[in-house]
Amino acid sequence: MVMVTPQPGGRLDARSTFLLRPGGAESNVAASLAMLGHSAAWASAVGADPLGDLVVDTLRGHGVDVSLVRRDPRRPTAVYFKDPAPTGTSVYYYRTGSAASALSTGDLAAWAARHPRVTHLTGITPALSKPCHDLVRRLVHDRPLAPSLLSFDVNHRAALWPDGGGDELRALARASDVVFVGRDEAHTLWGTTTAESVRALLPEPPYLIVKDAEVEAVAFTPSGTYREPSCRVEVVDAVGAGDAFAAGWLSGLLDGLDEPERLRLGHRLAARVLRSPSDLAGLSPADRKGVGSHVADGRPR
Ligand code: KDG
Repeated sequence: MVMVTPQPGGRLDARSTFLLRPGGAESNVAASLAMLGHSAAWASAVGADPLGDLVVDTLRGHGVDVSLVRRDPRRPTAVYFKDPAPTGTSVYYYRTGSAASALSTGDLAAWAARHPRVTHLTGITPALSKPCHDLVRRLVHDRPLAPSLLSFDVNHRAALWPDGGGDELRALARASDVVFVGRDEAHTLWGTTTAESVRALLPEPPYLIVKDAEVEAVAFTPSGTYREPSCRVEVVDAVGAGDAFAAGWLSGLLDGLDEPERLRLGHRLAARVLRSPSDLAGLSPADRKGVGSHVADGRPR
């Protein structure tokens, strides 16, 4: 999508001037991983319009491989607006009928040919349209990209799930290999109150990471349960922090960091986004180093 943000300090009103940047959970994760120096491709669709150029050119500038982005001559690039109120940021979507909402299982063959080590999806895509829902179901349940590890960020967006979405998001999470979910969103979706109760509801994923905002993140993994406290930060805008956390954790996984270090890297990248009005922090390969026992060749000590 294109994200439209009022200039810092402004609201979404007639006095604002606006900034256009790419926005969207999956492209944020791809951009962070690419800036960290990983090889990351973003598979999606945008319109054959100037906003589509803006998205593709900016992501390419961050180092993302955009060769799997389909340009759709019949549908526009999706747009969303942010309204940063003092009580929290609201978002307004203009994505019905967008190019991305027409993604479908027909797109899969091109993606499978890339053999990614990790495929990252979110619970936003299945809420966009029936073809998108079918696409995500196929990716998660039939695994056409196997042996790619399947990472799924629940990312519940209430505005996109008129009937709640709890059952479907749970089914997708249960069938994934890595699941990220906020403790609050799990409470909204499933009525759980603690990380342990989320685990009881989602016992299948080998890696389940439950994020409790400013408190901690808890990882349930094959080698045990790990908890790491969140970084203490002055929050400017929380949008995008979950994507940065996922990128940090996945970067740690790809680099072979141990479990606590993956969580710490997730927290550090999330803190960078929390402190800024942007959905994305400027990162470099140096940001994936210097965490505890990380060594240059990527193997944990
Ligand atoms: O996680 C950040 C996303 O919420 C934001 O980039 C917009 O993808 C988005 C969405 O649909 O909410």
